[in-house]
Amino acid sequence: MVMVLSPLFLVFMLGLDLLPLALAQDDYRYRHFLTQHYDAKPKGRDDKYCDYIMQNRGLTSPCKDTNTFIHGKKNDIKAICEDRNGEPYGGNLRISKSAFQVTTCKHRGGSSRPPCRYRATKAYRVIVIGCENGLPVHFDESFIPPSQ
Ligand code: U3P
Repeated sequence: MVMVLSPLFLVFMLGLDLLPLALAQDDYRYRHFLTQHYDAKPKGRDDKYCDYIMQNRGLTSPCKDTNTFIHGKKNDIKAICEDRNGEPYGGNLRISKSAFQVTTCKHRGGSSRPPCRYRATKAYRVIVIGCENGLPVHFDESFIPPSQ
């Protein structure tokens, strides 16, 4: 049987092929966000914690200057990308409705080559993130929660 493959049909098939790739890409950026910025059950939240987790999450070659870890439930962070726990903030960012326990690790200075030494700051903050396709992909900043 001779199949006549119209160009439209070929484009459709190519689209189907690329779809899983595009979906995997979304997931990849979200997983990267979690690696960089999520720690469900932190131990200590002190300078030693920062020294350890910054290296453990691959943020020390070179030493990243500032990095925030969000604690608590993953679903509450994901929900910032929806109305459930977030609202638009500026151009294309979103601010959380609820506050989170966060630990910000700040490089103490000097050489940016390992070993990297950090100063930890614990806080309870609303957070500003970037979302892509309904998933968090970028941590922007955090604020003291507005008083109710
Ligand atoms: N950053 C934090 N917490 C802050 C401020 C900045 O983690 O409070 P990225 O890899 O570009 O997403 O702004 C520069 C970098 O510092 C950003 O990292 C941001 O996540 C991080």
